Amino acid sequence: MSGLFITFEGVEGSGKSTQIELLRQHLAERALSVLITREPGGTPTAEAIREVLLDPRNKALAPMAELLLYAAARAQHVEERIRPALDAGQMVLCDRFADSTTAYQGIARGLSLELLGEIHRLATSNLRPHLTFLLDMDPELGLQRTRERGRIDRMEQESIAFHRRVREGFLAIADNEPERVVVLDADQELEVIARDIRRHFDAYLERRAREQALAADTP
Ligand code: T5A
Repeated sequence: MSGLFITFEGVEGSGKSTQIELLRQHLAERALSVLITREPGGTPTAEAIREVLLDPRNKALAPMAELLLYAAARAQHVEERIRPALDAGQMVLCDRFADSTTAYQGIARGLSLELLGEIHRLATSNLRPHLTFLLDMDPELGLQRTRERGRIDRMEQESIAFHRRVREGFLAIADNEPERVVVLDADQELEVIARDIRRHFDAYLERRAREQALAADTP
């Protein structure tokens, strides 16, 4: 695998899709082509699973069924889109990935983190992002943004206490993996956040190039 896998995480409405599009524009200006994708989704089968997961009529979905559906969507997405792109040396920007499972199904729903890790290994052969941007904000503000769009999905209908646990979950992941996860204050102007993301992204690329040059020099 020689490509670059970058994920965007955060509570509902924290601006992930918006920032992915802004980074894509920045990369396009530098003639860098990227694959933009999202979870759950990214392939026809995984998008069909997404419909089930987000449909507010599926209120009775059991936590374990929910976890396995997210994992099934991810297994298909990784196999069909992400891994082939990375193997071809492409850059992949993904709206949510396994950290969302840890935060939502693990920390907020309370399913075993050990089990989640095992399922992740089975579903993806333990694929990990190189770099993750965590757009952190008060979930109440994020939910307010999504409500302004008019449609409320099954996950957005969860209590505010649930969404607070999700936020805490993401922050705990960032604390455990500061090398990979960059935490950004998502309650700022779009362009301020976008500039920060570009700065961290460029610094990461430089660090990676230095490491690769060093590895090439090492006999
Ligand atoms: N989930 C997902 C799990 O439980 N487990 C998993 O393993 C995975 C992968 C996915 C749901 O599934 C859950 C998490 C989710 O509940 P989704 O629709 O993809 O559902 O949900 P989100 O990823 O949260 O998508 P949203 O579109 O709701 O949020 P975004 O992408 O973070 O936000 P964005 O960019 O669409 O912006 C939302 C609104 O805010 C405005 C935008 O213009 C837009 O109107 N906005 C700003 N306004 C002011 N200031 C800023 N800085 C702004 N940035 C954006």
